[in-house]
Amino acid sequence: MKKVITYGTFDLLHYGHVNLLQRAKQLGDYLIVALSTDKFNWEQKQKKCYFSYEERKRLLEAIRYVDLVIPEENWEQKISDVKEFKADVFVIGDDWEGKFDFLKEYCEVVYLPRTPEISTTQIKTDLKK
Ligand code: C2G
Repeated sequence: MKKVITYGTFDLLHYGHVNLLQRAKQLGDYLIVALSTDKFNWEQKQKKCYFSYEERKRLLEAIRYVDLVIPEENWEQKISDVKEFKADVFVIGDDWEGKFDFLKEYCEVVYLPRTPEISTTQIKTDLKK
């Protein structure tokens, strides 16, 4: 079984996220999503989520492409995650191009094109209009 792992906040889940998850799943047979916790988001990513970790986890678990959701609590856990879950592929949007090449020692690293014109930030901005 070829296992794929990806990471993200996935707040205000939208079709850009789903496009990523769909393509990520196509790279293997089992997709693990490491979901940024509220604490990690706030302290390390300066992101204040609309939905809590539990709510974002519930939404991701409802997506047919997602097989397992685990917490992302820090920037440093990727190598141990890849080892622990025996991930064959790490995948993430190309806004992170090159940032995780250190994982190439442990698994395949794939950067996928982001879906243009949609983002959680854009949704929040548009809703204020
Ligand atoms: N994404 C995308 N297209 C968009 C928006 C997001 O392909 N229009 C992708 C991102 O590239 C990422 C995933 O969807 O792969 C989740 O996006 P975010 O929740 O914004 O994730 P991010 O905050 O970049 O967290 O340790 C890595 C970080 O946790 C990544």
